[in-house]
Amino acid sequence: MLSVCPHDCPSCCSLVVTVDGGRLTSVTGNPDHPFTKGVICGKVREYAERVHSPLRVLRPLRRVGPKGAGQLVPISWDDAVATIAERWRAIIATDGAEAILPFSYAGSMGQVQYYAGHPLFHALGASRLDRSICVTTAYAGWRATVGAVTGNDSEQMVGADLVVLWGVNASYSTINVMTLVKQARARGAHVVAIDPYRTPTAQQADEHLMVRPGTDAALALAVMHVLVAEGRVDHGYIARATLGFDRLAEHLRAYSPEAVAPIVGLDAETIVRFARRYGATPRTFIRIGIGLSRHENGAMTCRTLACLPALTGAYADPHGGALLSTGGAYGFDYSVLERPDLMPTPAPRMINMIQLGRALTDPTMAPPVRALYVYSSNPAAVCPDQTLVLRGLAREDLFTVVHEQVMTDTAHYADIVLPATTSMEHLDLYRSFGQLTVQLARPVLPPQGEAKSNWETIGRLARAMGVAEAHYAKGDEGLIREFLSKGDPSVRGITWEQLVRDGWVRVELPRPYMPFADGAPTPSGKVEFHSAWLERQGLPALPTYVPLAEGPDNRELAVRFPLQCIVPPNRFFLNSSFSQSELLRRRQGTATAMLAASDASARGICDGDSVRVESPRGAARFTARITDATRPGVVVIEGIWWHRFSPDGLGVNVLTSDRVADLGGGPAFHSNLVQVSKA
Ligand SMILES: Nc1nc2c(c(=O)[nH]1)N[C@H]1C(S)=C(S)[C@@H](COP(=O)(O)OP(=O)(O)OC[C@H]3O[C@@H](n4cnc5c(=O)[nH]c(N)nc54)[C@H](O)[C@@H]3O)O[C@H]1N2
Ligand SMILES: Nc1nc2c(c(=O)[nH]1)N[C@H]1C(S)=C(S)[C@@H](COP(=O)(O)OP(=O)(O)OC[C@H]3O[C@@H](n4cnc5c(=O)[nH]c(N)nc54)[C@H](O)[C@@H]3O)O[C@H]1N2
Ligand SMILES: [Mo]
Repeated sequence: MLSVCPHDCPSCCSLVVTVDGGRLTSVTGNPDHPFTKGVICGKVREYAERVHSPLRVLRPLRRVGPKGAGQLVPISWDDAVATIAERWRAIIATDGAEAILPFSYAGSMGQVQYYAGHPLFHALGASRLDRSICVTTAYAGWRATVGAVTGNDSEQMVGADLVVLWGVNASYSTINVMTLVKQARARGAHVVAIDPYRTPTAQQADEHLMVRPGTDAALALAVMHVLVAEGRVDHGYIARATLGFDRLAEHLRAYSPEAVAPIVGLDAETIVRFARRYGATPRTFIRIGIGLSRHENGAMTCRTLACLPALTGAYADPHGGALLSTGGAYGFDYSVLERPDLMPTPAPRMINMIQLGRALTDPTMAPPVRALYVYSSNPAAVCPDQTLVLRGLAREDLFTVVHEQVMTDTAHYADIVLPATTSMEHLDLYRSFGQLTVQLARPVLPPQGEAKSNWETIGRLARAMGVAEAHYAKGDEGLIREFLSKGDPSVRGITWEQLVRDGWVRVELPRPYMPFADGAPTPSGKVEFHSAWLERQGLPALPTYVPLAEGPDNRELAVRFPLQCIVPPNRFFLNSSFSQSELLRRRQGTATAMLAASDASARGICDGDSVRVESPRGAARFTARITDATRPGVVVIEGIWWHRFSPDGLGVNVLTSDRVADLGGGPAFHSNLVQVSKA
């Protein structure tokens, strides 16, 4: 049977699954899907263990102990729904509906489950959640240059002469890109990885540029400096498809390789060699990760990288260009799912999800958040400034409901826990932010225990509250059919019947797909080297390197916290998902802090020591791993371990800040200064 991986990953793999005696027994990659090509990651190959996990939530539960202790007793669904409705009604009566905050993210990327809550919470008039934790900063920067979140189809990289993997650890985060990279390499492509540490992706590249965190815009500007100075630009493309070249060329003078070298931490010769390679041909494909945008200057970085292929005309090469995400490559009509028409006017306040801790603890919030409804997310583990988040979740006067598949850290703080189905147990429609197919997954297993999908659960709550009932009466299949029938021409032809028959359909876009071959959907219709829009947002109109506020240039902080610390994903967890798996925890080892030998010896730290990492927000313990995979001055802490599996019950996000990045409201997870000492 076919299924689809529901997790928040650009690959969105097509799966072949087997079920035996009511249990999922195996999960493999679909060899017939053009992007999956039979390859899936090590996490999802072990999916049976997740679906049948001993930590699976199988019945509704009510809290009987202190918040955070996870002492819960079973109750019936009817009791749970009645309790929630009663509490919400009382809160609406005393504090107004804005005192209710839904909190969700991409536990499931299925469109029905992801958007299941929007209509109910809009109809109640609850606070709105700004779902900013992942892509909004990167997307805002990308749009400033090229107007839309799309780029050349990654399958086209197979024919490239140069592949640049820029701030993307595809070996961990989207393994199918590595299949394409290997094919390109076998054809003779040179592969460059640009990352502050030597990831498994960088190990498989021909060259690794180990940049200092947060300096990619400077590197890209130095590359552009060389391209312009040496005349390695496509004047035809520049004239036809871009805006502001003359101003850019003037501006680039400040970014000579010699000036930029100490900023990025590379030799000037290395920068020049890379620039010449890039400028030698338009057959250059840059795959950019979301990871490099998780800095205070993240949008400007993405905006700057998007300029590179426009200088050499690579956007118009069938094997060149750049891709950050295919999220805006085609347009569905999301009002079908989100139902903004159900919202009261004026629209309720918006709360940025990365500042959940603040929202729950700030005494000036009016009204205060009195009820939290968490689904498809594990904020206790994934949100920045964990100390504040946990303080908020521990509030005795906060009524928290958590709808979950497994007993997460967040669920331990819930007043009511509701059991959720997995993707193997419910219907959903999937799109991807890395490839161009739309897929349907029908249940292959019955709901485990008393689990219900987001769609069903929220439908029940809507009926109990007497709002948005007509929306939920459409049913999940009805909603998918309606959603498919609306949208732009590239998706309008996709039918339910086709998806049921084949499992997936490629959206109707030309091959090769080169959306910026002759311009871009910006205000000027061109790829904008100069952006008047950015200037109106208070940012430089031209691509600019802006040093990190929490970086080595901040002398005052750097005295106490002399090391930069990045916190990227690990191999065997997906954000904090899969941290529940004993098998995958064992494969992952322990939560480690990777340190260069000189940084370790200066602090008397040996490999395997327990170390205390402290940032201006707080401190947590990790196991030291001494390695030349990171440079002196840069500490790497991979992965999000549930804090219950971390020493002292504190996870990596104790270190990170809830500061918003330059645009789009997203987080700066990687902009941390820290000190490390022996624990
Ligand atoms: N195994 C695994 N896979 C995942 C996830 C996971 O947690 N685990 N998460 C999923 C999700 S939600 C997402 S959004 C995607 C994200 O996947 P990607 O887009 O690949 O982004 P990240 O993995 O966050 O970061 C990619 C790389 O950026 C690097 N980086 C950090 N700072 C900088 C910098 O300043 N410059 C440069 N050049 N690089 C920098 C990190 O070291 C990391 O190696 O992956 C998805 N896939
Ligand atoms: N330190 C650090 N922190 C990070 C990041 C980082 O790189 N470093 N990355 C950030 C990024 S990119 C992201 S996207 C966020 C992700 O943050 P989250 O979206 O919270 O991601 P997960 O940790 O995967 O948690 C998803 C939860 O949803 C549950 N779930 C899955 N499917 C369903 C469903 O159908 N219904 C319900 N009710 N529940 C379901 C899962 O069991 C899981 O516990 O984390 C961010 N946090
Ligand atoms: Mo993400």
